[in-house]
Amino acid sequence: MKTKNMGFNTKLIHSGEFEDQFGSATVPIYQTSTFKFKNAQHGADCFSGASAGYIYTRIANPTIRALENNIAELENGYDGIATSSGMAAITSVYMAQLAAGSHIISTASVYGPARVVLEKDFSRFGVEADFVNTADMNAILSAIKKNTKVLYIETPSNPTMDISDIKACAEIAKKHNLVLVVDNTFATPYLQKPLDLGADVVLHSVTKFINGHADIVGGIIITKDKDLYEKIRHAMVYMGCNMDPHQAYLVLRGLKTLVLRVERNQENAIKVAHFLESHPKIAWIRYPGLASHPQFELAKKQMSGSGSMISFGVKGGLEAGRKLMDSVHLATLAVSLGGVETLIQHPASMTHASVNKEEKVKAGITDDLVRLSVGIEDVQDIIEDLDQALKIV
Ligand code: LCS
Repeated sequence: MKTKNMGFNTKLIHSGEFEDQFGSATVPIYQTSTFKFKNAQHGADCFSGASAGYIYTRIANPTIRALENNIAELENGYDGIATSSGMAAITSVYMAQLAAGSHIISTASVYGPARVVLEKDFSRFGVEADFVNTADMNAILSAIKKNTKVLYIETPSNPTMDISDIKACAEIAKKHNLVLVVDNTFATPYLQKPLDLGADVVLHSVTKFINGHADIVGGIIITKDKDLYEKIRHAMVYMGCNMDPHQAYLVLRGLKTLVLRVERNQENAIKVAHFLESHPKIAWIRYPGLASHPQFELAKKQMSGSGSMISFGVKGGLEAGRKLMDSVHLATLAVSLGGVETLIQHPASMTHASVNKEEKVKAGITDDLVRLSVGIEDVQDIIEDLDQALKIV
């Protein structure tokens, strides 16, 4: 079905679907590693590109293509590249866009491993990286060098909830001939469309909101144009970062309810944020939907909702935060985010443990920061759980 001019919910349900010989109503799992050629010439034609048939699942697979086509439409992009994890999406983009002697500027409070892989691994191949507060345009401008090739932003950022101005970043990128990459994991394509704001590449850990059920790990990259798409797909295929058909099937299934889930996640998060903000034991809170957030106005302009990720500090610092995490019953003490269940974790010692201590503090990932991913349970239960835990602190 042609869904290009239809609404977002219709795209969620129908984009990427195709007719098969049995009239399947949903996209089946094509659990096959390889595909039969009709004859030797057909096989040669598939490899040369003269024929469009499937060859081998690392290169492409019908179930995976359905997911790629769907999310490409949601993001208003050229095409999608699904990967085995969000980190596989990130490293495929780095591999395609960076080379020995090139330089990347990234958000200081980016997801820990997205930073560490540049510092510890890509650096061995002569890639330079600088991590700055990308919410500050002057910080970006003063980090640009002759060899800068990529401006990489994560907005809202994990876990400090900093908001970078995608439109302003796109103007800088255009002027300095940089590829602008946006990690849109926290916002989802429902709340934020980076390609419409001028980004060249958008990526997600689909492990999070897009799948939404905490049962798979996966990633996806969407590009604005064909050239970038081909370069990044090459990197993904040759490094073997592909998604698996069964994984793609589960993501397609979770994706259908993205709007329903994100709406409820967010409705709950707003109430939880107000509860925490007014609680006497809370030292500070960062949530883009609160007027106290430093980029509240920008968040309102560039996102159509404030999402469901909250960072906060408990009075009494690290020890008080630990006590809170040990005292909750409903919220699960676990990393990851964006699911139907409420999760709580401690970035400094968990998701961002691999980042150098000094750099962590510079990026705002302080020891007292507790991160909450608000689920879709009954909000009074989430609040009561936090309230009883705060009483123990
Ligand atoms: N981008 C963002 C913004 C993330 O939060 C994560 C994972 C990734 C990329 C990487 O995706 P993955 O390979 O895990 O699918 N963030 C995690 C977190 O905050 N807790 O656990 C994983």
